[in-house]
Amino acid sequence: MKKHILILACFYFVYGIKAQEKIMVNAINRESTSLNGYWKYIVDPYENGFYNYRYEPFENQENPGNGAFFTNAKRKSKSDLVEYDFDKMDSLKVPGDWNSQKEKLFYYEGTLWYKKSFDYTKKQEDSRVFVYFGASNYETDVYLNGKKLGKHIGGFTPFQFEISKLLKPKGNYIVVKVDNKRKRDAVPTLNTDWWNYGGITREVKLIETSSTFISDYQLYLDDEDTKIITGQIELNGFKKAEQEITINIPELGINEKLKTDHTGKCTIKLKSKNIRYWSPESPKLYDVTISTQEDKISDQIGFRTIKTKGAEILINEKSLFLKGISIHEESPINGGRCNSKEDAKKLLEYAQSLGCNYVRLAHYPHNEYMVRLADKMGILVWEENPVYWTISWDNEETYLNAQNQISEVIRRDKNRASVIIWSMANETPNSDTRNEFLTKLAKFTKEQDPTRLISAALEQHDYNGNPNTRTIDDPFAEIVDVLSFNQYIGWYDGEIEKCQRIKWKITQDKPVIISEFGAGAKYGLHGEKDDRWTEEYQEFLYQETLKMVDGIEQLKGISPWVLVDFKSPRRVLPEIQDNYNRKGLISEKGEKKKAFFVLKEYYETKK
Ligand code: GCB
Repeated sequence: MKKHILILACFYFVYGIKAQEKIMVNAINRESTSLNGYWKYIVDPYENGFYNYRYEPFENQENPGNGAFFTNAKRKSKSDLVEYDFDKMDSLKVPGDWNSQKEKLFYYEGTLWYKKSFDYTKKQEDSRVFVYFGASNYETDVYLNGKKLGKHIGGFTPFQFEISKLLKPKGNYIVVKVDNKRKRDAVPTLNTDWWNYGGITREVKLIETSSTFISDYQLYLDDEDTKIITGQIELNGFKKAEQEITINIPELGINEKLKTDHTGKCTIKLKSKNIRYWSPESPKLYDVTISTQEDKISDQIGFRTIKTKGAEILINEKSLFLKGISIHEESPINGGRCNSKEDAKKLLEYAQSLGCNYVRLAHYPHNEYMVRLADKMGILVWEENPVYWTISWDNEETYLNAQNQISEVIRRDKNRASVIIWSMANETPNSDTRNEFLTKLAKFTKEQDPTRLISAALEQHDYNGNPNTRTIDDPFAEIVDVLSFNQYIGWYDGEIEKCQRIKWKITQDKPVIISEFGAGAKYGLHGEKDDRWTEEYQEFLYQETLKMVDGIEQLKGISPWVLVDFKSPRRVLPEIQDNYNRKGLISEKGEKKKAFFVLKEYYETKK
């Protein structure tokens, strides 16, 4: 136990992630000042602006001097030596990955510095100001006016730093070092099948709050008594216990006053007879306002229950089949990492036109617009931690990193009714260290959010040495609530005809989701159904796979791979792949392949 605390302390020290710097819940609905737009940048593959020539970080030195890029140094006299100048550099758009903005950065993986100058006048003398990043891939060091604010690790989750004391009305400059070098011990690790887009990929904004503000809350239906909305609220910067909090849900006639305890928290128990439950058919969201004397925050929240019973997935106690599709966070409008309401709308409308009531957001947390819109459209969501393939299972820092990433997405999305599953990992090879890692992560996730289901995209195996009978032989299957696995019979594994010979022997009494299956097809390429890369091959694979998986008794959902073709440096076959994984049902230009209609028809008839 002591060892664990020590390692945790080291992790926070090394990574600069301090407990008090958890993001404020529902930052998206706070009044804010955007820092989006054009930022100056310097490409720095040798990290020359970070280390001196003895490879010592400038930021550890009392006087970093003119070499440190975070000081945004300017020549003061003719003889002064300053070997960079942000203001004379080109600009990159924030939010946005650098790879798709500049041709010379298409393959770049390394350090790049951003700089933005701004003025800011606080609205109230005693208020507090935070700089909030939606996400930045992968390691991010942030400096304001030459001082370090902190460091964040992980490419897909939000983070914030308080800047109240450093902020000036005029002439602030924020410098951000972003490094997207892939690393063995990182999460994800060196090896993936998607583009490693670098940069500040989601919005940056300043959020001003009162000195005491509502930093956290979670509201959900009580499992035992669904006439009760329960949960907690927490204040940040509270000076005394017994602060009054009002919670208001006008449509339910709720207007309740609560008092915080000495830790700034309070527990909610609100009774209402006429709650309309959120469901895919009726995605009812309620306006919820939480206020204190100084602060007020509004949200739109749906209330539902989600649980499993034997092999059933029950939403509001009703059994449901998850008609899904997997999605990567790549823009169907301009390519590159996406982060706009328009991208989210297009992707989720594609899914809806396919007949989906569910999406798997692979393989990392997607931007918040996706889950917010899913809430409104009534689409259920699987969210995933980027624990992919061959993580360093025995490295404690890697574990803490994975834990931190899942905790950040839970904090962001725990009030979204659409989100029903937290996925721990994807296609990870079975071993003792991996089982220990994932079991610990699952336990942590349940503690953080006991209201949702846990899963992981596992792999399937021969049953008793018989390759035609498939099973899930994985100790982690005991831990998950929903048993999910990927399978590529007919693509990586044999020819499509093989599907007809396969039998399934799934022994766990749990709902089963096929989290992936698919085949590559180039839109517009036609041929025989056994001719790889043609639309006919993909179409035939979908027909045969759907028949095959219908033989799984516990099957409660599928999320084939994948909605849209996406960029991956692993996929180099000229004239077919050209840097794209072609397993999309839709091309990157929006063209629907034949298999799209096979799946659509299956969903139309599936109960
Ligand atoms: C998988 C992975 C996914 C890949 C896909 C493929 O099993 O989970 O990330 O992109 O296969 O196309 O090979």
